[in-house]
Amino acid sequence: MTESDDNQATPLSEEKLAQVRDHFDFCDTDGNGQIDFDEFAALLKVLSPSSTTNQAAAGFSITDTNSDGYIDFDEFIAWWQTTWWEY
Ligand SMILES: [Ca+2]
Ligand SMILES: [Ca+2]
Repeated sequence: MTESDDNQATPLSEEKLAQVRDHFDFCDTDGNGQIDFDEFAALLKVLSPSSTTNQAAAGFSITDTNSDGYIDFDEFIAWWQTTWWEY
């Protein structure tokens, strides 16, 4: 395993990034720049109406990689790229 320092940038086009930003803003209903659990659960309900609170809690803890209780935009992008289509 070698570290590749030149590969840290998010591999998203600006168009895609704007799309994710739209979803982030949509999800961040109180507009404070972070997604709390209630906001995340609400988004999940939109993406997947059959999702459960347990699934939301599991998804939230996975997405909140620094465990501060909020999903910031960087964490949201990572989640969006890797997980959203699984719901
Ligand atoms: Ca918020
Ligand atoms: Ca966080």
